[in-house]
Amino acid sequence: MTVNTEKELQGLLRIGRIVGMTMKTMSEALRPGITTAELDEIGAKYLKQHGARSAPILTYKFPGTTCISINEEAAHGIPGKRVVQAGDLVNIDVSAELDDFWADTGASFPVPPVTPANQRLLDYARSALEVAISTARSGQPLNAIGKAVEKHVRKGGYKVIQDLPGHGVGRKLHEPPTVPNFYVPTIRTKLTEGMVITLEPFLSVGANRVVQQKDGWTLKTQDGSMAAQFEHTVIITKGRPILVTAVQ
Ligand code: M1C
Ligand code: CO
Ligand code: CO
Repeated sequence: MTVNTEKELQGLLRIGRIVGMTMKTMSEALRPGITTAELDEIGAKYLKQHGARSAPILTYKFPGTTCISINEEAAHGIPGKRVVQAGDLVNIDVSAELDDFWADTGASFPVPPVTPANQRLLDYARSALEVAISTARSGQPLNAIGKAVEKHVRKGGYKVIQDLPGHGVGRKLHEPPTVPNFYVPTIRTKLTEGMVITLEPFLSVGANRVVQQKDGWTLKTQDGSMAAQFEHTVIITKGRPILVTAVQ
């Protein structure tokens, strides 16, 4: 969507704060021994308390309120009986709807002890999102985002997972435009003021592709290497975008 009115801005910021706080609440409960279903339940409870509804359930009948993906699982992991282990890299992705406004956020968290290799991947994934944020402003071509992110990720020796792009969001979970995290020269779209998109570069240590598992959802890196992602819903402005899902 494109935000045109104060009412739209307030509606979006409201659900953005709720998904951001859901993510924070879940991350604070992350520890060895907790199952991904228990973690998901904490998120479900927070969303419900604030009147919000799970976007994955509403949109895709996803078998969980949030997506929880561990280690070589890049995205769309189904919460279940899996027990979080010391040393795991856990990605939590929360998206939800309130009053017809939709927001989407994600982050990868280390469960201590964190290896230097995992810490460096996390640092690069976080800085890749920052590169996307600082590139995304009105007047810029949309493909400038992918160009800048890809350059940064390559410098670190990592891969952009090409089949996991950002997207428009706001009135649905997934709206046009697609926001690739690598350079696509044929894209002619320009970023305009008020445009609502997600920035969510996925990095991997090895493969630039993911493979869907037999459960019909979980996306693992093709070579089984570690993946990490950080995601915000943002509103494009003349300067730094408004981070709809950021909470302090
Ligand atoms: C797969 C491209 C990447 N919130 C999730 C997402 C994932 N995007 O959009 O950030 C979608 C969750 C749907 C089950
Ligand atoms: Co997401
Ligand atoms: Co998304």
